[in-house]
Amino acid sequence: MKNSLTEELLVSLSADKPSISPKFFYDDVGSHLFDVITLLDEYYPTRTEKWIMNAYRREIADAVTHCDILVDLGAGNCAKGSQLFTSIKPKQYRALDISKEYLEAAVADLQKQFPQIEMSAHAIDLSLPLTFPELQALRKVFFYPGSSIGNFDPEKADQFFINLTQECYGNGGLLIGVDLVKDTQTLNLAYNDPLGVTAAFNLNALLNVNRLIGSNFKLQDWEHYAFYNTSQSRIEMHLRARSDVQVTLPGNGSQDHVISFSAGDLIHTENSYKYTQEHFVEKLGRAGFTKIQCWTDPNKHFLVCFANA
Ligand code: AVJ
Repeated sequence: MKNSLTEELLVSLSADKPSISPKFFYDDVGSHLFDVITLLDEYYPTRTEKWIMNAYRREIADAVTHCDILVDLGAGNCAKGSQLFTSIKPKQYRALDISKEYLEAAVADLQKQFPQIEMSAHAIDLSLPLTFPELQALRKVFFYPGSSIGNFDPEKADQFFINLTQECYGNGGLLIGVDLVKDTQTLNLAYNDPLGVTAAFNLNALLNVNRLIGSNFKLQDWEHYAFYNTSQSRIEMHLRARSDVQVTLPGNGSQDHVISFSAGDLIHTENSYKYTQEHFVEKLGRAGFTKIQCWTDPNKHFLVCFANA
């Protein structure tokens, strides 16, 4: 495991545009820091999506019609998925996420509260094609909240949607949340909170990488840098070198790798794409979804859609 991660990070950090994948945000500390981010006044997406899901729970349940299995594609602590149990009444709940351990505890707890729903937890890498042939005969609702789709580059998002339309086998749909384009100030504040929690979340990726591969990033050498790239319609998060710095990635039995950065150099850690409702609905339609129904909040900050396939 360590070897392949070292290889992956050596390639991404040595590239012309150095980067660390956003998956490295989510060690135990990073997962808890993200939970804190969702409580910040400046970070509106989580609470706005929750408002929409509550305000339109009846309309969403009517759009779904009925659900044999709810497939939670980024389940995390299953808090969002479980909010759907009383409205769409799934017979089964399949929770998917990167770390199975974190999931299993949450699902075990939920199973006690909802014994009538057959539950299971599975590790999944969403960067790989999904396949659920065993679910073909069931009416499936794929759930992908939180604007996690924003982490995908637009072309990868298209592939993800096409894959899901195929896995619906004409009997299911996708319930998805996405952050909408809005004024730059609101967007920048959501990723540059004055308390510095997002900065800690970003910097913590370096500590996680050090732990995973034995590198020697020092937090004091780097600073959080996030901005809204208007032309690309995305928030970009980076770590910026405060001065000239060298980082060592241990070789596996071979020579250690030393990577040099100059003051001001950037390591890209995340894109968070923002869509207009028109563009997002058109994107879902182009992937093969039909009968796309959407709901938003009074400020049109966030969008929830149910798309049939
Ligand atoms: C969990 C990927 C949707 O992009 O807004 C929050 C992660 N990054 N603050 C997002 C995040 C910085 C979040 N997603």
